[in-house]
Amino acid sequence: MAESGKTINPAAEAMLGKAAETGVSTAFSRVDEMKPCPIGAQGLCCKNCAMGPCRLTKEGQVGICGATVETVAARNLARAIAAGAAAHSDHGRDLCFVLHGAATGEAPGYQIRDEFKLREVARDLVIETEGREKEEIAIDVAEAALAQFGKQTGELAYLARAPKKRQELWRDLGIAPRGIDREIVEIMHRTVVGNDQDAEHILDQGMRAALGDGWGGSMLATDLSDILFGTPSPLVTQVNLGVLKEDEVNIIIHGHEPTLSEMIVAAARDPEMVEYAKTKGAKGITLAGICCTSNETLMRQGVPSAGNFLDQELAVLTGAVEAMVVDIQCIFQGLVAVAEDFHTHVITTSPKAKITGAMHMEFDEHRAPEIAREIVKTAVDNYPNRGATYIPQGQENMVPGFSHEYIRYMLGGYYRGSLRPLNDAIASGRLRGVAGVVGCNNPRVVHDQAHFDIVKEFLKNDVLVVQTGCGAICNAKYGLLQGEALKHAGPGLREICETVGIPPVLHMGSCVDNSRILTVLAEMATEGGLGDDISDIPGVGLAPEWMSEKALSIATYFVASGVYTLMGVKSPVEGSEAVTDIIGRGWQEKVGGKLEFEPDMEKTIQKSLDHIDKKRAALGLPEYDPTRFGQSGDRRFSAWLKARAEGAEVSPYSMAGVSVEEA
Ligand code: XCC
Repeated sequence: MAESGKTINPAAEAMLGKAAETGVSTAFSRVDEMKPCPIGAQGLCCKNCAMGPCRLTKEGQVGICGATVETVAARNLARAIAAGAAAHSDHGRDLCFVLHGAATGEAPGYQIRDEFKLREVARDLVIETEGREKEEIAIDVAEAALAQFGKQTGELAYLARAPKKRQELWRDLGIAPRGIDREIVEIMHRTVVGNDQDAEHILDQGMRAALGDGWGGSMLATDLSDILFGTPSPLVTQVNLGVLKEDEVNIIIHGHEPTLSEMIVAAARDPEMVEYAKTKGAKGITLAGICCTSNETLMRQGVPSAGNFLDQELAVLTGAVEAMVVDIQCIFQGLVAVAEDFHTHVITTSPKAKITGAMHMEFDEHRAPEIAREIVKTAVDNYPNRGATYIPQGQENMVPGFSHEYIRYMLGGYYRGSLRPLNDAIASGRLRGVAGVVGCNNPRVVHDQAHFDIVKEFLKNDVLVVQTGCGAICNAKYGLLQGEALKHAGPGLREICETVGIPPVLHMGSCVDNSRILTVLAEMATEGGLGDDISDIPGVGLAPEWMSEKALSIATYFVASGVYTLMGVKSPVEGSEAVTDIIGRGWQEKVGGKLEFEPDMEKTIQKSLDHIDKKRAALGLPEYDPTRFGQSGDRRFSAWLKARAEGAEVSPYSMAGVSVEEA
């Protein structure tokens, strides 16, 4: 770790040095000045009415209305889940409008890029496809998708994608979401003063709203993005602050929705615009992403990534960014203050998110290409105003774009796409299990460290890792999202990755794309060989550096889908033993998954591996044995090539005992 002790990213460290030198404040420095409120941190501040805020400090104490510690903690957690589910789902809703506009021609510039996926989604939303034009189908899909938000009764259509057993469990428990919006609104209602006051009951509704996010709003966001912009497949691109260019106009796209960013990509690549940039003295235009906008554009367009959540202010600090174009979510208000010291324009674009002091160029899908061009031109016009720059060296290659469709294809081919080889690899013990490591950065812990250390340890232990969000961008920076990362993999994992031709860490997209992980888990459970429900699979979910309410919604829908989920940093319900027990032991009994907050990395790793081994044992699978596999694959062949090059007369078959270190 670098000097400051705040990040493991050398590029970020260099920028922190510059921030200290110039006295610019960033989240990294503000976190030292801002002690967390000790009552809020425990989940025990109740400000749901004007009799308070009631600051509960210990078990047994009650608020003015009589609310107990557990009620207050449960209400606070449920509201956070509602906020997270609302954010993801509202993002999904916007994509419905764009798809509708693309199909009717009212949103010029957008098209239906993946007709195959459109037809698949239509089937799941029970829409007739036979003999119909793709535009006709898309209009119906967009309308049916929108109706999922406002549905009042019954259940969400995509729940049918879950294993049968899981669907029945949700119905039995009364937590199958009826409509995406309804469940969120109901949390707000239930947590109003004097309403639902049974902690367990409040948190059941938390699961219901979160399921509406994972199997509803987020899943629709993923599907409709794929239909509009293409279903991702692997490609090579670069990551880290070093992707910014000294002699080009640099535009950063930051936030979440692909709707605007895809248009900006097109505008920035337009030869006319590149020529225009040259008239301003630049050699060209470089686009780079941050946060989930980055995930969306790197996996579909190969747009390089400047970094994750905590890199955003540091990017502006390079002095080399002409415009930071943002839409929704995870955008620091502090960006405007950092930009004041430079020529950078912070440009807000969403009617839902303005920042005081930023330039606002409102996005409207009805004139998207035109607005995107105006934005890019504004950035280009700003290039001559650039002062001194400092771009830290260093970027890494990464291979993003493992949609669940691509994973099925790569394992089974075009005609026999299947997850069977994955299940078989787990059953045989070549893979010990699977882990989804997702979520944010949080300046309360060392930037990127937990993501990196935990994932490296999983690889060593033959656990195949999938990543989304800022966690994916994190490990891309340290080279784990490319073939070269196999040097960190245990022998069995390495064998599988070499056979299939994949890196040991698969990038599955943005945070709404955690729904892709749900789809993979559901398919693994129905494929056979690993039980018949998601909770049977030897796998875990982690968000070791989480900070957003969205992460709480994600964690909750993973748990409600049967996944043991460990979050780092700290517990937002620390102050209530009862609530800690409800979301841990209680949910474990109810839905087969549990939510645990574990700030200690070593313990997180151990708990994850123990859980995977326990699930293996429950399925009657052979105990994980790291010495059993790894004698096939390229390693032995490479050792033979090396020996032969050194003049030894050996047969490749005699190299069977070559150890990992030797090869
Ligand atoms: Fe935001 Fe999605 Fe978290 Fe990153 S990981 S800090 S939520 S951008 Ni979703």
